Amino acid sequence: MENKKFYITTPIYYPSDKLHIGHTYCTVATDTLARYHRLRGEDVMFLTGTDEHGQKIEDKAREAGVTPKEFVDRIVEGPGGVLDLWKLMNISNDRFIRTTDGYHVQSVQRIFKRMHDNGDIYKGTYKGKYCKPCESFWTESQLADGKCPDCGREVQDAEEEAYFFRLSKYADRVRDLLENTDFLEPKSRVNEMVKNFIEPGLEDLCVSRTSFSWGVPVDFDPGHVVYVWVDALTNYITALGYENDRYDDYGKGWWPGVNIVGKEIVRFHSIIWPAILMSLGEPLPKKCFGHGWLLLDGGKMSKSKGNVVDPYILAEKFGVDALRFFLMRTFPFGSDGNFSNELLIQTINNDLANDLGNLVSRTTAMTGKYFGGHLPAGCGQWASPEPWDLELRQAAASLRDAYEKDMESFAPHKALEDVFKVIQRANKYIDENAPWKLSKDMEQNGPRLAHVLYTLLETTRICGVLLTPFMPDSMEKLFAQTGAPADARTWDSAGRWGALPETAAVSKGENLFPRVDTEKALEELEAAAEAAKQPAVRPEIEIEPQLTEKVDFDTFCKSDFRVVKVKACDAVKKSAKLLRFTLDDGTGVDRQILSGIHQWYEPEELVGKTLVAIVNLPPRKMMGLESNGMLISAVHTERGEEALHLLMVDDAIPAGAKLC
Ligand code: ME8
Repeated sequence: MENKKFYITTPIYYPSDKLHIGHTYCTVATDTLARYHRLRGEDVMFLTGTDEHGQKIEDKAREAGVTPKEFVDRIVEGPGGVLDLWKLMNISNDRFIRTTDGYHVQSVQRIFKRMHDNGDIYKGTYKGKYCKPCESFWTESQLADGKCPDCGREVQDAEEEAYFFRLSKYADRVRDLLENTDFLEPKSRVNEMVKNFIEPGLEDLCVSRTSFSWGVPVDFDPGHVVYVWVDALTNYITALGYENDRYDDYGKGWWPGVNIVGKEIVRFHSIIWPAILMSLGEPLPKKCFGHGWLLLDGGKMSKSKGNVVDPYILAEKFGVDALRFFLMRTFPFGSDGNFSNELLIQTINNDLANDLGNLVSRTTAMTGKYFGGHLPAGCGQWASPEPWDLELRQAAASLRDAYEKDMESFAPHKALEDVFKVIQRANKYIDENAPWKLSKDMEQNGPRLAHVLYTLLETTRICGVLLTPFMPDSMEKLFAQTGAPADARTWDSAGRWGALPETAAVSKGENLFPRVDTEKALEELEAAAEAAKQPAVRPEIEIEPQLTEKVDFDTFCKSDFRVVKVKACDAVKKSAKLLRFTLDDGTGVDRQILSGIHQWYEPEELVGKTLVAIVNLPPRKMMGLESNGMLISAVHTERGEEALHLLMVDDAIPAGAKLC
């Protein structure tokens, strides 16, 4: 029989900055759930990735003096980037999608076209309040004190030709999904969605933009790029092969899957995403789970506030598993939690060093000391058990059921609480039996001591199996020390007392979780955070490396560069960057070109100048105006700032002269 299929996803992250501990929290949680389902023997597909389009990335790339693709490549694939971080954190994703991947772009274009053809996407004019950092449009009523309700920053008036998705059409069906099914969890988020977004009336959603170009082009309307959500949300199905040839897993039992997301994007995942799927006639997600935020000093972490916590520093200092464990143990999944280094160290010392670490090292050390690492056959049985034997055994044997209930209800913190209650009970059991006293008369008490140690090893094994999704590497080590063979590490064996062979080879190995010296560690962390804040020393002038890929001569000759003269130049209304040029290109008909260079030039200083333009690019719409070509500039970076100079040539050269 085929194993049950289970598909789980994280949000796809914006690679506009390096990821921080908040993103790590979200990914580790999803990884833990994916590993839990694998442990149960399910066939798991775990997807994560990056959401690489949009104006913010385009702007950041310009600031950095690189192309948007080069910019995201660095953050995703470069040293210390997203892929490196997930490798470090032992994230077991099966796929990684980048929204700039060709197959995804192809799918998004097809999806957009299908929704346009079925009448759910139509053309209109967008007027609204736009929050640039969040890339979100808001209505007046949604603003909080006139500012973006998500990030609290200033919003701007925006108006442009755009395509819209008929979200309003799906309001009733989405409401029904939210209110009458278990789709959205925690339940508290349902009310929030209905009250804040559905009841005030769902408005149609802007799904294309013309004022920036870093996005999936709308192939039937040049100048428009797909705007955020149709591009981003559909990753969950394009990564399975929906509307593309790259994968062939859509319709094969993975979808519908489980979307794990942070609370601020629950709105998009529980309203817009189901509505898009309704429009496409595809099955709705099985679940959307909205987790809380990790806060720092009560506020959200953000690069711009300069208060992000670097997971690399923490993982290096305390170990990947300790960090993974801390994130899952400390903060109830679904609620916000306050991160602090003190709390991290306290959790490591209490739970990992004192409770689990001590249990393992005491049990294995005593098995080594009193029995040379092998308990005698028959030690699993004891004819007249003490009440504490029965109590511990009962607690360990019933642990898997409680744990399962918690994991199934997306409460990994509770599952850990259950496991640690048993670990604490086991430590108490050591004291109740005082093995060091029993060892004084091995002839008389040897069998009882062996039984006590077997009970401890078996309890440790069961806890170890259930902790595997949280701390995979450390549990491997724990099994090696306690002698648990492969068939005693399975989900099935975690529900069965006695799966550990009585004579298993036990050896005390390295200390799994060393105690942390709090004061020293805090000082070191502070120093590391300070060092990370220092800006890297930048060279004064940086120029982009030359391209190594060759372009063939015929292709080069297809670009038509001409000398042009500026007849008029003005700033485009409501745009901080765009200048509109009216140019004499020698044809006798004025040519209009828009160029995002206001940062470097005032329009009046350019009138009369002789410039160079490429004149055979397809027309492009920006802020509702058409641009026919591009002015050529020279760019470099000066002390980290992008510098730009329009290419100006001798005024004696006539307009229209061809460059070759
Ligand atoms: O939202 N605590 O990307 P993103 C907990 N590209 N979670 C946090 C967090 C924190 N301090 N900071 C961020 C996006 N996150 C979109 C998603 S999905 C189709 C598109 C979480 O990089 C955040 O809640 O801004 C979100 O779930 C995820 O990181 C990605 O955030």
